[in-house]
Amino acid sequence: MVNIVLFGPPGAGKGTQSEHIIQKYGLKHISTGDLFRKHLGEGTQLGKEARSYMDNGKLVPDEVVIGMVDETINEHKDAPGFIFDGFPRTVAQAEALDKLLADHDTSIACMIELDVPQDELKKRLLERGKTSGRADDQNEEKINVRIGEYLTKTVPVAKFYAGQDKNCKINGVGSVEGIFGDIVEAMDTHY
Ligand code: B4P
Repeated sequence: MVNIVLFGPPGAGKGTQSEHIIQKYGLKHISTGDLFRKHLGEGTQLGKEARSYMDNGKLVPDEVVIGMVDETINEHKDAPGFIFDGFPRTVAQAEALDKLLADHDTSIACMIELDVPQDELKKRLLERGKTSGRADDQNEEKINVRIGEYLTKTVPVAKFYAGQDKNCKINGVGSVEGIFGDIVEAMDTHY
């Protein structure tokens, strides 16, 4: 099993690049943002709990996120590996993920970090907001809250993986294909 964490600020292109990675490597995609949006759409209890946080650009509480990921991993025990997109977003989530994977006799092979400057992130998210219908993409104030959450709670996760010598930073500005080429180069050193 090869498990990858795709890491970066909101709008860095994690979802965009995940689609290419899944196609090439056949990994099971676990995007916590997509899973929450599915629950929101279906009106589940979990979706109701997550809505107020997401709509305001805040992180959903760790215990809710970790429980959901645990369930998803257990549903796909036979996958050749996982790509975690937008998870972990806190050090507590990263520690929990290590434990969940150890229970399945596996671990994270590498963390790929997409590096994108703040001005570019805001531009991308406001652009996506025109068509996505996502409440968290639709005004600059909410986007600033998301970037603030990233800087205070998520950036320490990069240090967590650096401590395990598993981090790999990639320039996330440029063509989608060019960035994907750099990701493939990084991933192939772990295959
Ligand atoms: P997510 O759904 O994970 O989304 P994201 O960070 O907004 O976007 P992503 O980086 O995937 O960007 P994308 O490829 O779409 O999170 C949403 C919310 O869910 C969070 O704010 C939080 O509330 C909650 N949540 C999720 N996971 C959580 C967790 N673990 N803990 C707590 N809460 C959690 O790209 C963005 C745009 O850029 C697109 O329009 C795309 O077309 C464009 N783009 C992509 N690559 C480009 C490139 N190279 N050049 C130009 N544009 C590009």
